[in-house]
Amino acid sequence: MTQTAQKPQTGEHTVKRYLNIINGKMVDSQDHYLSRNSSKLSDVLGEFPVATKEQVREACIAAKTAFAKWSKTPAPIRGNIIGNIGKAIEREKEALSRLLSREMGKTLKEARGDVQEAIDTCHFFQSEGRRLYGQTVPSEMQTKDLMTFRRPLGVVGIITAGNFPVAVPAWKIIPALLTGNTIVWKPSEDAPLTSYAFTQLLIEGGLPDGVMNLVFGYGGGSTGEFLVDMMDEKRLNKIAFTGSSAVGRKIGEVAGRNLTHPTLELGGKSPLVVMRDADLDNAVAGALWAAFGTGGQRCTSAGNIILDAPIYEEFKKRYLEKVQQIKIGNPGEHDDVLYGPFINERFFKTWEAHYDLGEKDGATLLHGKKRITRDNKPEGFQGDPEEAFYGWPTVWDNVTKDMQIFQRECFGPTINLVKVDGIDEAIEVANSVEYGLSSAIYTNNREWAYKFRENIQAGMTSINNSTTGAEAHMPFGGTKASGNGTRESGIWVIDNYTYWHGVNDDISGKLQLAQMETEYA
Ligand code: UN1
Repeated sequence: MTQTAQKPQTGEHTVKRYLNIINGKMVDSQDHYLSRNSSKLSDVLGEFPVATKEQVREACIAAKTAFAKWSKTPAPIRGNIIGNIGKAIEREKEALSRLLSREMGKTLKEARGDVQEAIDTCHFFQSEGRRLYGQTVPSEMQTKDLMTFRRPLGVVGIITAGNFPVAVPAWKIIPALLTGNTIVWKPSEDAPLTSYAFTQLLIEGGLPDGVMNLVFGYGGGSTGEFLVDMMDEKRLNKIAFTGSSAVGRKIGEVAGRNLTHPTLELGGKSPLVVMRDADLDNAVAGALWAAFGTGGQRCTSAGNIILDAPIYEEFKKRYLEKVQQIKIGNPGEHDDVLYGPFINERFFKTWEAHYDLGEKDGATLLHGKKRITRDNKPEGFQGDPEEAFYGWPTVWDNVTKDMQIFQRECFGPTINLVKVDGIDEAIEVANSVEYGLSSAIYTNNREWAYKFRENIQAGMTSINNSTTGAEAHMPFGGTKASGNGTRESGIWVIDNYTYWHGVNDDISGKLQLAQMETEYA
């Protein structure tokens, strides 16, 4: 009972067992694991199979077979199906959000946002089915037509994380389907029931058997690894992954030797800069949300707050006041909490180790006391600390860029305050982490804002807003260790799930050669 997912214990076999979905059929596996309510670990949500390598292979074969027909289904018709999926998710929005909040522990408001992002993605791509444009291009010759067509890649393997169990998979699944690919999805072991419910809605939208396959897995990524192995068996044409930079690198290596181009959305340690002229109330609110919203368990959560020296003390004072008022608790029972529990014990332990790192680094602890317990809880805490892993909101002061806590990513409620002098140093310090996902600056000085957005090494930048909260039609992704330059969301993502096919159609009836002198020259 110490983690969200674990092997079933005797006496717990009465819980409902959910199955893999391969070629439209429910398929069980030998081994199983449990999913639990993150805010109440004794509440078991379901039992899930651990798909074997053979089952992952079967799923890839089914997807390959289904690709023949699905890729030839006209794109506007595929778009209609995406529209139906959007409607099905919309109808079930409340139930799915409640389930999501229960399984992974985010607040209901945020869970609704997670689901809404998937609905928005369906709305966006539905009409792309009618706009999957190619080009007609002039030829060097009169009697020749040049054209370009987008072609689907084939079978796409998808591996996702548990912190955004609906929105992030939708960012991959929806455009991949729209462009004519078929899918094998290995969802996070942290949110299998939410993933199962979401897959049911995808299928209900009208996907033929084998187009969308779901394989569950647990335990150090065995099933996920099997899926990656399928690239070496030439059964996958692409893999799309959201997770750690370490795993992303490994996937990138396998993809590279198979000459496929993966989508890799990886870690982050996003900077939030506050300049001396900023509206401090706005900056404090943004920095509070960026650090502690979702319990700091977003890949876009702020990692370092970089403060211009003249407002350092004043910001710190106001920030601390707000941190002391943060409401924490069971988000299923209380809708006024800012954040709930850790997704599971694994996330909690990583956060705890990060805390120890702060002590080792010699940073000053401004606020925080590790795990929330019955005898050690913040005022107004509204949860059962024996039934979940909750963390105190943690603020480290006097952090410098050479410290480990400045450099290392951490999912959890923790933030660092760093002092700099002026915009140039702010940018230099902000760029000194290996990651480059999101970033933010608070200033009313147009020159500083401009300098920041031109020089910050990040895939996303907010000016006078938080690091989190990207919209569903903007390109999402990072640079440096945060990814390989692929993007999710918006029109750009289509390039990641299609290749360009150039066609020349010569109607002259004779051999005509480009780059040679012709009678028209
Ligand atoms: C993630 O944390 O993996 O921009 C995705 C945001 C959300 C998506 C976050 N729209 O914070």
